[in-house]
Amino acid sequence: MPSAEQLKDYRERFDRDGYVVLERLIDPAVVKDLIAALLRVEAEHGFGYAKTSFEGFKTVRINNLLVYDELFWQVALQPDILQLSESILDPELLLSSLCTLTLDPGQQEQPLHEDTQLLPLPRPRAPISVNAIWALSDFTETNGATQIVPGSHKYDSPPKYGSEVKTVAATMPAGSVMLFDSALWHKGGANSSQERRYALSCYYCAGWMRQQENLQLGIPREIAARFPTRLQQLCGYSIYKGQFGHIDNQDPITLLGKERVKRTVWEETDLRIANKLAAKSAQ
Ligand SMILES: O=C(O)CCC(=O)C(=O)O
Repeated sequence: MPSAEQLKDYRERFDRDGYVVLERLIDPAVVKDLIAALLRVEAEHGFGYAKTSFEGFKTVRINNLLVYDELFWQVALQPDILQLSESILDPELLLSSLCTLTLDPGQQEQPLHEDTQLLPLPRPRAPISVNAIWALSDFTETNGATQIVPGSHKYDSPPKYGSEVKTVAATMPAGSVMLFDSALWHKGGANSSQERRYALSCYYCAGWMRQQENLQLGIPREIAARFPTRLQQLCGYSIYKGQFGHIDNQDPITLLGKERVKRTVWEETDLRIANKLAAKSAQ
């Protein structure tokens, strides 16, 4: 867990620059295990390159990653990143997507973009989603380190998709995680090295926002039932502010065989009124 002081420092850098790098956050043994797990999943399921220029013709993106190996569960739950994201977005944030970003040699630069540019919302604005890029390889100038435009989260427009703008390579040692405001202008770099660039994208959004991946339908219920409660909530088995996402007035976590975690806002209101009346009549 980050100390309050550390969290404040991360937060200041994030607010100022639109991103913050937590260097060598992840234990090298965990990095090694994550690479082994994603290679196993890639081979077992025969995942190949993505089919669009945005996703990368020499990039392996394994989506819906939580279904394949328990090791990936701890990615979404990583305490430093989760706590920082909660402080930026919302304690009731959701996991928006979790995927691999394996760039093979020869992968060209991705088109410049920001991740929320299709949403009909004014800019600049408070962050509504954040992306944690986990560097499982050293990120270098040559192997495709994510390219960013520091401070661009404060610009009043998104980039023209694919435009040529001066960017900075977010170089960092393996085991580091870069958390950025998804309004930051960025793109995956070109991999002109001879090695694969291994990375994960763990993307969170505010609890009121639609997730990029439909995790409630995409993750088989028997797998979601084995998740820790917090991960179930992150995947959408939760009621935002006690109002949004209920099923027939029930917390959807009950579908996974758990006791409800949250009452609806309407029940809470009546409980508050009843408690007040009880306190008054006891006087
Ligand atoms: O691969 C990367 O470094 C960044 C990928 C990215 O920005 C995206 O797919 O939206």
